[in-house]
Amino acid sequence: METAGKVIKCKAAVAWGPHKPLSIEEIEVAPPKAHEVRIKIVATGICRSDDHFLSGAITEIKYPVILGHEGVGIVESVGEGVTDLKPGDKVIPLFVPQCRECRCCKSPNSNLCYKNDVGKYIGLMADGTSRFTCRGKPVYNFISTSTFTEYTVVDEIAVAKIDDNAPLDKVCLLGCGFSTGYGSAVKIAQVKPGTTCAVFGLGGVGLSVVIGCKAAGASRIIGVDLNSSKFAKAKELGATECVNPKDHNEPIEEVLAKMTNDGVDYSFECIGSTAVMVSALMSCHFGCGTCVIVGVSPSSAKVSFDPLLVLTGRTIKGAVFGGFKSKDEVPKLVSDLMANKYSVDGLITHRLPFDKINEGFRLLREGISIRTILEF
Ligand code: PAD
Ligand code: ZN
Repeated sequence: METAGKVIKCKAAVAWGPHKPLSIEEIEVAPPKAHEVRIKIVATGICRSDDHFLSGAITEIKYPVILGHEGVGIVESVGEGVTDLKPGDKVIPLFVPQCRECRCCKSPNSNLCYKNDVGKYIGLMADGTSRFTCRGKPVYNFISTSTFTEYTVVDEIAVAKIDDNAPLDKVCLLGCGFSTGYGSAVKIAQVKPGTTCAVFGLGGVGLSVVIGCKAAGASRIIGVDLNSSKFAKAKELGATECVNPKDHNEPIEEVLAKMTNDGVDYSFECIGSTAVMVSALMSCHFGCGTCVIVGVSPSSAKVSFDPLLVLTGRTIKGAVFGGFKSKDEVPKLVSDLMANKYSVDGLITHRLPFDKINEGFRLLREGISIRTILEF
């Protein structure tokens, strides 16, 4: 392409600090160095995890930064040594990379590649530098991806090539929300047919857990949310019942215990609230229940619970990105979507032009949207 090797000037939503709206700016995007890939982003979803940084709930991140991690795009150019990608390839950036060399990548039981930036928030390429500048200042990247920009640069271990015919206006959700929820059910909990599940939090992630539980053959899927306007959608996607804790005087774990003969087989926390994490643990059966933590909690949050809860036989576990090994498994998730093995249509409630990104965040904060897809 004629832009290869040159600095590209383009539009991006820059976060200059917490508690401020994103600012649409012209930025410069440097060409990819060795083992890096420059991508033209086509569509990107807005996830609650992006909002944790804007709202100041997670404080470790450095500014200015370009957020966004649920995107899809087309390779513009590749740096030296990149052998598995070429200009024109359709790709999904990966907020959990897969280097295939570290202990996690070599273990069948982990997907959290050592080269991930989740929780560290260093915000730089593998070589320790940034490819973005705005108004003469370097701009940090976000968990190996940065998709709130027309062009981004990622390390080759943080991008997966997908099918040439993939529907780009949908598959961006596979970059985070859908895969995280779906994998939490089918891969981390390994929900079995005929079982009972409770899903706390019916946003994009929780609803994807519902889709996963249904696909796995659960016979009861109980949605739990403080916002009853989420229930119709949850039922459409597979929830068999929904409960609003506000409608009950007893704690939600007691309500669920009564409904399910002493507790569910699997509970999922998809909110990021430490109080709900404990409720979710107490809601699963004392002898054979499994609780999966999916939500991301604010910086310095701590959970405390009676150890007897697990001593009696409960299991508590968690995972990022649904436990999927990203570079290997995202292309398969895309193929499965194209083969109609599942659908993400029900998760997409809004579409907006990229410039309306702050409106997209408002819809999420006010509980109106599930996923807004921004298109360039
Ligand atoms: P969302 O804000 O769209 O959904 C959260 C839902 O929880 C909303 O429907 C709320 O009404 C509901 N809710 C809030 N508080 C309570 C409560 N106390 N009891 C019951 N319901 C409540 O967010 P999302 O679905 O985009 O993300 C959910 C969480 O998952 C969030 O913490 C996000 O950061 C995390 C996440 N984790 C990963 C991962 O890899 N583990 C990936 C992506 C997102
Ligand atoms: Zn690795």
